[in-house]
Amino acid sequence: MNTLLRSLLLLTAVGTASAWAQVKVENAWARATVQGQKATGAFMKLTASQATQLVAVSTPVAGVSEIHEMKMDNGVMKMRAMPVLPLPANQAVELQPGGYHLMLMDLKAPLAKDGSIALTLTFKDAKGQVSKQQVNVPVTTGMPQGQMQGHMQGHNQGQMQGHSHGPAEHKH
Ligand SMILES: [Cu+2]
Repeated sequence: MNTLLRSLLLLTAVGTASAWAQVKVENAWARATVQGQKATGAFMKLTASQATQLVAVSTPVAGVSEIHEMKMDNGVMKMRAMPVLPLPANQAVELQPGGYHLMLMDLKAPLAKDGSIALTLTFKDAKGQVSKQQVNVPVTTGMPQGQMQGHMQGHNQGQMQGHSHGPAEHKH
């Protein structure tokens, strides 16, 4: 069997498998890091065709990957890990600086600008059916449109090196 035919068959198989629990991933990007920086954020827009939940994320480039939420609490920006991120049917959920994000920690090497990383998203639908989706995420220094630059300066400037997940919430 030639390689082209094989990849076509593979594509068909993947398409079929994901048809029942499809989540559209758009505008994905991860923030580039500098030498010595141990954590960064990945962002994207997720739209599920039927109600589902993002339950896990993983990537070979990070030792630990978590779903995080950042929000104002008494005037202080706080970040916390979320066990699941609900994705209502046909409703876009934005993961962006200053809000939900995927936190990649214990990075094995710096994420170079203009590179890309492979992320595996694990979803669980209303029936408890689990599916995984692979996304290739470009690495950039900021949101592609240049919006909201500087919002996650902690991620950007390596201030998150001590990123801890104890009871004391880290703030930006
Ligand atoms: Cu975070």
